[in-house]
Amino acid sequence: MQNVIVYRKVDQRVLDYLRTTCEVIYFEELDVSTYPEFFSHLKDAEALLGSALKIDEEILNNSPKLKVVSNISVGYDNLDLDLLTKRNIIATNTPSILNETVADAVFGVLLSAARRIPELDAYVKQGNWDSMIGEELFGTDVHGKVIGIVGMGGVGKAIATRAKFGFGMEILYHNRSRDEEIESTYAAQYCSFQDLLERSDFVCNMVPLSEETKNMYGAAEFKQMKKNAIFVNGSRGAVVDEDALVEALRNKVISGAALDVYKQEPIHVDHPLLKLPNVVTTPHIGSATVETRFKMGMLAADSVLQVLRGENPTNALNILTSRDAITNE
Ligand code: 8YV
Repeated sequence: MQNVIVYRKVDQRVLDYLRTTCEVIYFEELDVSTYPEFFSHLKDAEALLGSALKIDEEILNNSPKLKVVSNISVGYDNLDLDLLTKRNIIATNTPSILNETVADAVFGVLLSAARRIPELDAYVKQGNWDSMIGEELFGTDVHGKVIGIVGMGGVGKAIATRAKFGFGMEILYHNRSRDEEIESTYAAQYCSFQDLLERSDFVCNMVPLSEETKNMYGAAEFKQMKKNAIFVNGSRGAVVDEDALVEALRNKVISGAALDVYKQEPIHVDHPLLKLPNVVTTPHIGSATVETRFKMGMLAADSVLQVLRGENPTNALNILTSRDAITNE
């Protein structure tokens, strides 16, 4: 039986599915205590299935039989595609099936920040609601406002659907290229990054992390935003200079932030971002629903099985030069 290492919490049904044809070594948590054991199993592994773990040279040097790294996420900033390709290892991800779920979560934090829901929830539960609330606790409207979506991929479009058809918002977008279909579907306007920052009430970031996008939101970018702007991040934390974001929020350069992702995850409880009242946070829950995580796990497992059968997987991120390369023979 071919050997697969799974290294994140996955639905039992995903493990059962893999176990019908593979030997599965499962690490529900991968941390300092389990890492040595994980490492010791690499020598037999033909597939790695998980997410977030940086697949570096050290891992690859210890994995002589490896044919596929199947990422249970759409983002793949933890993978060095050039390195994997050089080693004849296929990389795959789980695009599309999480679009609607991530968009729900992004809209959830956006609404929470605009209407101050977590703060007001605490206000009620702490027994502070003794008369009609005053203006100091009022939020800001979402409907009819301008949302700027940076990164109009599958999730960006699902956010645009909610914004346009659910909330009657005006949509600006910035992407690597213009797309007329986006413009006609959402009556969206293509903008330069700077223009979008200047004109949006909600700046919603969905760009993947890469060398080009690292720290793309810094002091200058926050300064360009409106004073009443709320910054929303649903892709990767490292696209933001978090020190600059803290400063911008402290000094009321922008009005608030709604964050699902952070440079360092889990974010440390003492991080200054967590001390600010105008920040709403969630612990990277974009795709974290029972239904979607199950689908992602199954899709990632299918990619593993496809490669182990010598087929080209549907969601390959890199192309090897020949079938021999794919089967590693
Ligand atoms: C995952 C994500 O939950 O798909 C992505 O890129 O950010 C989320 O869907 C994330 O990879 C957590 O492991």
